[in-house]
Amino acid sequence: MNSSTTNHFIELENQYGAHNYHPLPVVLSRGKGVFVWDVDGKRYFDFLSAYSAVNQGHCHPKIIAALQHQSERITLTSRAFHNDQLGPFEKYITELLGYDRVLPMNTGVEGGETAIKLARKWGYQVKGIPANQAKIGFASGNFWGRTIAAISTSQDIDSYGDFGPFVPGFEIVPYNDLEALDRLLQNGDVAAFMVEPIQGEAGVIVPDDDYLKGVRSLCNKYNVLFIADEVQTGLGRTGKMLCCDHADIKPDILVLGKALGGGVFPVSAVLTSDEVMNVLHPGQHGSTFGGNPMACAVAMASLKVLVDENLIDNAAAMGEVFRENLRNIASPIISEVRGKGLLNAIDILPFGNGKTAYDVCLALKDNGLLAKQTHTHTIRFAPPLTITKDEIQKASEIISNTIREIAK
Ligand code: IF1
Repeated sequence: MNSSTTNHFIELENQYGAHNYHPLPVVLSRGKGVFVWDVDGKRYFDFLSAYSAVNQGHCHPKIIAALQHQSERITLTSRAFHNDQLGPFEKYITELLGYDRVLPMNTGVEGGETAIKLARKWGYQVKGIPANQAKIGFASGNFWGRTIAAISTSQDIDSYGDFGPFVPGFEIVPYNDLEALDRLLQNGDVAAFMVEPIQGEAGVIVPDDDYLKGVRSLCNKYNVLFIADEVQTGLGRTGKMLCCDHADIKPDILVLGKALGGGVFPVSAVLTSDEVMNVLHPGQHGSTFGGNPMACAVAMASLKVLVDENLIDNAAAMGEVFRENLRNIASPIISEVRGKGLLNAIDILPFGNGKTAYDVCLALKDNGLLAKQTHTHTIRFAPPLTITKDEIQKASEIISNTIREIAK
């Protein structure tokens, strides 16, 4: 039963806002570290982290300090002029991640769009694909945002339904299927293959251990750019700086977003080589806020927190503990536990007259833990990477008790 305060805020959204989401019935007003509080002062573990955009924990003091400090100097110049934050950020992130150049944008989907534009232009000017014939490959089950291009590659009717016509030149192959990818890349008009190293929205789908190495090898063989969408899996989420690091491979184009902004500011970035980035010339791409001094200051702080506080190794270690705890629940309604680092999920079998993962999330909320189902039967668990072992154990106990209680 919601409090009147909670209902007040929900009603405002119902009356004045677009109904493009179906949130859990909880109204949050404060966040700190792995915890958030609702308007009635109830505390919850945040096991969604805004879909991996809060890897550093809510309101991290060093990131807030960077935000406050920059907000009192200058926040937005546009790229019509230089500013004193962009160059230092570009140097830091390209050296940290081992790329020649970076193009800063704002949202993750803008990063994906930027990567596709770079790949198409490289395809025409370097690979020699005939004008307007470039193809980009994607894996079925992909999710990379909500723009017309992004939904043009979707197989989820909620994402693409009644939004046509769609962007041409996109080819879909099954995820985790190297033979299908090999067949696609034999087409000389393919400029790039864009793929998530672990598919997030599809339900934390972890490919075979040799998949990413196979993608790398096939892209080399057919002179195709390998674009890794690490908007959700990057920046420590899977227990490595980049999820691709688990396979010890380097994509040609890397797309980052979400936690690059430390949970306080939208920042995305596309990193690649001189050969690819230098197909772009002044006036051919950009955005009003891309590379703004506020975003650069926050992103520098966000990256430094990940490195200085060893959050990446913590994600690896706490992920092992968490998956072990999930497996030990041994409930008849949990059909699978999977994930890497602190990107994990469980599949829930239908139970108790048609109840689904959403019902489990409602019960988890009542017991003090916020998580979100993806599709009908999967619950994704993605806490901030700052989580301690004690917090993991307490959260695991909430999940275990809730599952046992609801499955009775
Ligand atoms: C929503 C999903 C997650 C992403 C990957 C690019 C983007 C996303 C791998 C685009 C964004 C967000 C979008 C948000 C909910 C969330 C989501 F459920 F929609 F699919 F995380 F899984 N690549 N994912 O996951 O980044 O433009 O949003 O900054 O649209 O509902 P963005």
